[in-house]
Amino acid sequence: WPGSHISTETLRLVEFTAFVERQSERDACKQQHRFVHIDPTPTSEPPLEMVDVRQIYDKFPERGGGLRDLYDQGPPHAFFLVKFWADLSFSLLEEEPGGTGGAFYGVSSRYEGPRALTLSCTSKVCSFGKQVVEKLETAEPPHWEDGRFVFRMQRSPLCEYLINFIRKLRTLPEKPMMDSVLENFTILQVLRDQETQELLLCVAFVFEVSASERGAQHHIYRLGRD
Ligand code: G9O
Repeated sequence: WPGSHISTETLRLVEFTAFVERQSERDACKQQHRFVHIDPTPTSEPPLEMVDVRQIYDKFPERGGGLRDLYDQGPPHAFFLVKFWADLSFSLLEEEPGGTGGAFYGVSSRYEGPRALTLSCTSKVCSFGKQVVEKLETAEPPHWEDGRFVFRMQRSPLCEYLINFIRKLRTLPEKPMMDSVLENFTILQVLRDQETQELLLCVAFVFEVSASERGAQHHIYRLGRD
């Protein structure tokens, strides 16, 4: 795969979406709003720029399985950084104060690769560089499709911490205030072959809020160290 994707020779991230969904009372259909989204990208994109991993060490736990330890163990070409501009403006889904209002908050992701393996994903949600939530998930058994194995983690429920975080963030009156809260909020995802524990991908997420008329955006970087 060319160097414009979150990928190694063993695994590629194809699609990633964090969303909120709510049944509309009027027309019995589901309304979905995407906070962040990574699309299947065309292969014609330019190669990824590199960010020095040391610049973001302090945004994640460093030792005891944190980013510095993980990077030391490698392989270094499996490390990526995604800056998301999250879309938090979802007026079509009116929330009721004091509850999730029947809304479903979830994450769906899709990966592909040449090997049939059991894919596990650890997500660490961090505040001020300290882990506040850790979640371990296993992808559905892979399907062979068009010459490669496809791995899915569909509609995984967001934890209460993240739901409350998003709800509180939305109460702030201005984008600069939301962005200053988000400076200290990060997520680290590590994908491994469950049987061998080989690290296949490590993706660090950092956030800002999107200017409302632009929708969710993202930029992907490789992480490196000289
Ligand atoms: C500004 C906030 C946007 C929130 C985006 C959330 C991205 C979710 C990344 C996956 C986290 C999985 C961990 C988890 O669900 N814990 O429950």
